[in-house]
Amino acid sequence: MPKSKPSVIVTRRLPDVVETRMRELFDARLSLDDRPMTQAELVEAVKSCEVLVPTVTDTIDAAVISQAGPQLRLIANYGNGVDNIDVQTALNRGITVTNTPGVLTEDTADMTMALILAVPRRIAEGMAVIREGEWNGWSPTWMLGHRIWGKRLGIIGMGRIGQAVARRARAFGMSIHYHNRRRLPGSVEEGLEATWWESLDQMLARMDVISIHCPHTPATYHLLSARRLKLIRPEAFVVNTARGEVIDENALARMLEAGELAGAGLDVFEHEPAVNPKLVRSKRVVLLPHMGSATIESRVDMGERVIINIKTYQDGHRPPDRVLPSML
Ligand code: 8YV
Repeated sequence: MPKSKPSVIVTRRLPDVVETRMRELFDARLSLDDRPMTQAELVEAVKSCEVLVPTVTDTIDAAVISQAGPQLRLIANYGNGVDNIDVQTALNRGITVTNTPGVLTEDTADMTMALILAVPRRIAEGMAVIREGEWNGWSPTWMLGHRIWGKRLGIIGMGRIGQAVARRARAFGMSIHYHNRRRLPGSVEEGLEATWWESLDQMLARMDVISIHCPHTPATYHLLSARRLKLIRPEAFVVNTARGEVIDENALARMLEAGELAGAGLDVFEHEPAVNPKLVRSKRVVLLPHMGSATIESRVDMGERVIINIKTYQDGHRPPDRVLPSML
């Protein structure tokens, strides 16, 4: 990439401070209307820019990448998950892919903890009763939920966010269990007081709350399949702030409707922004519109990571957050 200002196309509106900095540093084409780009517009973008900055709402698949012009050198994703990008195809064409890890860990873990509390304690239901003017006063047996203290939390995917959730859940008196491709070093397990389960199936059958923190990859697509969801105890809750595709959403919705699971807290969905109508109708769920990293602090920090990745690459160095297919 030449040392002059690189041409950068950003697909969505970013916080003002990030856009201002991008305008200073790059020949930046920013989104004026914050509308997700169509596939045709993405193709147009990769034909003209040196750096593309997409988000989770852009599908940068092989069809888009194969039409990229030779000037496209870097896809600097604004986000941690890169399941919206065909990383292997990009690499095959010599295009570097980066993401924004680390900066949204604590906020996503907070939102997870909020859901772990909100669903068993029926927070959204309580709020709805007041909002609809239906509260007739306190009763000893009304609106009873379930205690969190002393319950077993099963974390699927014990990376940065999974561990940040474990730290919070310990403080709420939960015992920590996890399933991960690789077992954590003993010192980390000890620090988190976490028990590793080699078998996901066995862990699922014994937990009170299941929380998903693995990336969406071909290997984790429908990891919580209809078969595995049936292994979960009917008194248990499922929380997902990772990616909707990791759960068979139809099967989950059917089971919640049939009372075969106690509840779910979902921040992500299989076909965003569409949400299964059975979930929307269910009283057993708390649903959020993909807000895990939605704090001004996270979104500014994500922008700064994107800028660092572009600058480093432009200066001829390996960007700090390079994503390789072997990491997925
Ligand atoms: C982001 C996320 O908001 O970073 C991720 O992987 O899921 C979200 O927190 C989104 O990806 C931004 O593109």
